[in-house]
Amino acid sequence: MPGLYMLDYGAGNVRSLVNAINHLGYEITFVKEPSDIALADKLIFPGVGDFGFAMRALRTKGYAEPLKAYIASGKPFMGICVGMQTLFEGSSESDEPGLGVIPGKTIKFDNTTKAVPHMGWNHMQLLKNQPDGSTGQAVNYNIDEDKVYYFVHSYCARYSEENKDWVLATTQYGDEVFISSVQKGNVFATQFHPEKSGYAGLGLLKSFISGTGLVDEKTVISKPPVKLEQDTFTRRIIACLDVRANDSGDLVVTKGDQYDVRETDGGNDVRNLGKPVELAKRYFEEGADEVTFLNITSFRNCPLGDTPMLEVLKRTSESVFVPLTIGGGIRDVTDPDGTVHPAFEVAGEYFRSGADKVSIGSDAVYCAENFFANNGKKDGTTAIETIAEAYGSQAVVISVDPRRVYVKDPKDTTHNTVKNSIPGPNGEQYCWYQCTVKGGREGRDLDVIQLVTACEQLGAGEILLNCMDRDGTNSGFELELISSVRNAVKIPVIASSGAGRVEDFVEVFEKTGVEAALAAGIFHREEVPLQAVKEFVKESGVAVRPIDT
Ligand code: 1PR
Repeated sequence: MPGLYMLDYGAGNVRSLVNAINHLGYEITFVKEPSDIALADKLIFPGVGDFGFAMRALRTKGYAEPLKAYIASGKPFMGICVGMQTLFEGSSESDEPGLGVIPGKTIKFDNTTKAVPHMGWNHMQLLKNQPDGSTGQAVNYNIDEDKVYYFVHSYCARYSEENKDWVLATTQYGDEVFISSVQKGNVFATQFHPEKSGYAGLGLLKSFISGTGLVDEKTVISKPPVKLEQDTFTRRIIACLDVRANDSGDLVVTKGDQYDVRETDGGNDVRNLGKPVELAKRYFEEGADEVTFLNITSFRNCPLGDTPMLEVLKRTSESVFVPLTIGGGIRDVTDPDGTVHPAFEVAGEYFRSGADKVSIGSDAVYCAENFFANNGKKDGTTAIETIAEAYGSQAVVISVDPRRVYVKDPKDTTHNTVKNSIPGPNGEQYCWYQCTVKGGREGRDLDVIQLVTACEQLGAGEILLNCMDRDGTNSGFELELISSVRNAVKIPVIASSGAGRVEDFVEVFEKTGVEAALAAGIFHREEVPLQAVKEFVKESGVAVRPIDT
């Protein structure tokens, strides 16, 4: 497809979009200066993060007016996520005006009854149709109401009398119905990420690139959206790959028992359960809704640019079209030559290599400790704040590595306690969950509720909640811990550690209300296939993404 251009203002992961387009057999050229926009025959404008940041970047780089002129010229345009939001007049997120192509402003989701960001896979209600057919592009660009697509955003645009002729599809999250796709003539845009929406998303991209990109409006019939009794949001099943260099220096996927990754057969080798890129691809094909890599080796003496996990991400994102998270080592780092890289620069390397989110472990504990030492004041310098500011909260996950500390009576500690179903060694019925750093090797005087609430205030977008006592035990999730965290924050929570049977997933969704559940060992050892988890969860009445091919 000659003349296919991408406008990138430097936010987040555009590598995945390029990879998706290449995977479909097309090449795309980056807009390098404002005058390039007029050269495009078809233009894709992706965006993540903050509305104000995106609009300021468009204006300061001189792209805003040429972009408006391009859209007005009638040539095909596709916006993605913030690339769709900028078409509106503005956003309650920022005072910066939008492009003003579509009437209305984006507003924040209400988080009183649901987690915000809206992060995960959801359905679409198509409002436009072409019953008598058309010689141009099909109005729905291959969007399929039976499939689900990947969303990650805190702000949304609402259907109204003023913009109704623009609305191609709406989606319901909780009791809020919002615009998930717009279309009119040469303009098409999605709030979700097609490049992260598996084969369903690839089909949509293909439709835009290979079709005319021009819908004959005279053939289009519209209807208003219908609010449903229950929303159509699905719970995510995530495959996690703990990656480290083994004793021969090769990168392997490993899995410990309560964080100990050495074989117990006397050899004491690092357990080797496969190669990271191959395993990630397998899980994508089997229906994983996300893939998380946790780098559990610190590659000392390695300059940031040579970190082996960057290559793992680059290769994975060539064939895995669901969100990728990377954790381990997200902090300020110093190269062997003394060059210092602040955490947001480290995160930026990973985003440019194909990661959608970074997960912060030890450094988040130190950020929270400083936050409390500062009497709950933010200073704008922490890894969480700087990464969230540059790439958006949705890109910042906090990986928590807590362990139980038993007490006879909640009064015996100042920490937040829960009544635990597994009594302590001396019959204690209560415990608090102590945060650890350095892969669980060092406990701190901070409990998990203190950590997650501080991180939420600092701007984190999601919690990945492990439990050292459950990790690798196949004994089920730590429900008391998970419920207490789910109730303490408004951002999405991923339950992790201990999955052993398909029933464990249903239990954690039903009893704690988490948005996602993660497992490692059972998938790596092929004890419980991902498909079996999905089928069982679905049969139990919890909505999950159907496996798409
Ligand atoms: O501190 O920011 O460098 O991050 C280090 C990251 O590496 C943290 O996210 C930490 O959880 C992880 N990590 C460090 N050491 C280990 C280890 O195992 N020795 N892995 C480790 C933690 C926990 C989960 C696991 C689930 C599910 N692994 O990743 O996948 O518990 O397992 P299961 O389903 O088999 O029970 P930083």
